[in-house]
Amino acid sequence: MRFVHSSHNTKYVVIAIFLFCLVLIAPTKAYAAPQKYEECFPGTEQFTPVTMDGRWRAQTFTAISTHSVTSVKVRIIRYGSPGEVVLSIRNTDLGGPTGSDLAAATLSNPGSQGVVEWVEFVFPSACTAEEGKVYSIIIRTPAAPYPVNDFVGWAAHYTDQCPGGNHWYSDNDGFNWDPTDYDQHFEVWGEPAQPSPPAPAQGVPALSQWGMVVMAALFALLLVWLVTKRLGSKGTG
Ligand SMILES: [Ca+2]
Repeated sequence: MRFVHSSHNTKYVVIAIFLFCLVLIAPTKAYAAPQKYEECFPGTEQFTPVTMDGRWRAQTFTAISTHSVTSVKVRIIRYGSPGEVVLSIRNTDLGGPTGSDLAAATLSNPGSQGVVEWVEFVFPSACTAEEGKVYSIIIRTPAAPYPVNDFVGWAAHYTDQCPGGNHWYSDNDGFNWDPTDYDQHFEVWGEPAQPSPPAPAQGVPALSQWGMVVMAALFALLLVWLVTKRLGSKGTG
C-alpha cells in the first residue's frame, strides 16, 4: 500500500513538471500570423484606371495601431496586358503621398481580364506603420502602353465612404498629387509591432532554444528515474 501511495504522489509530480515545462515553452512557440489592420470596401464599386501617361493612383489610410505592413490587397480589374504593376507604401504630407517607397511589390498582369477581384501584393521587405500616422498606397504601371486598352483599374467608390484617407491621383509620375472624394478599395495586412528591447524581469522569461533542450533533457531524466524507481520497487516488493 505504501508503494501505491508513493506512485500517486510521483504521478502528480510528473504532471506538475510537465505542465510547468509547457508554460515555459508555450510563449516561445507563439508567433504572430499576418492579420488585417486597415481596410476600405464599402461594397458596390466603380473603378479608376491606372495608365502609363503618368497617371498614378493613391489611397491614403490612417494606421489604427503600430504594426508592420507585410502586404496590401486591392480590388483591381485588368484589361489587356499592362505588364508590371507596382504597388507601394509611402508617407504623406498635407494628406497626400510624399517621399519614396517604404515598401513595394511588383506583379505582372495581375488580376483577371475584365473582372474585379482581390489581388494581394506581398512586400519582399515589410515596412512599419505607426499608430495615428497617415500613409498612402500607390499603384502605378511603369510599362503599360497608352493610350490603348492595356491597363488596370482600381476599384473605387466615387463618394467618400471610408474615414482616415481618400483617393489621390497624379498625372506626372507621382510628382504632384491632387485629392478627390473617392475611396479606393484595399486591405492592409501586417503583424503586431515587436516589443522593443526585451522587458527585464516581467512575467515568465521566454526560454531560448537551448533552454528548451535543457528542460526536455531534465524531463526525460526524471521519467527514466521514475521508471527505474518503479521497476526497483516492483523487484523488491
Ligand atoms: Ca475617405
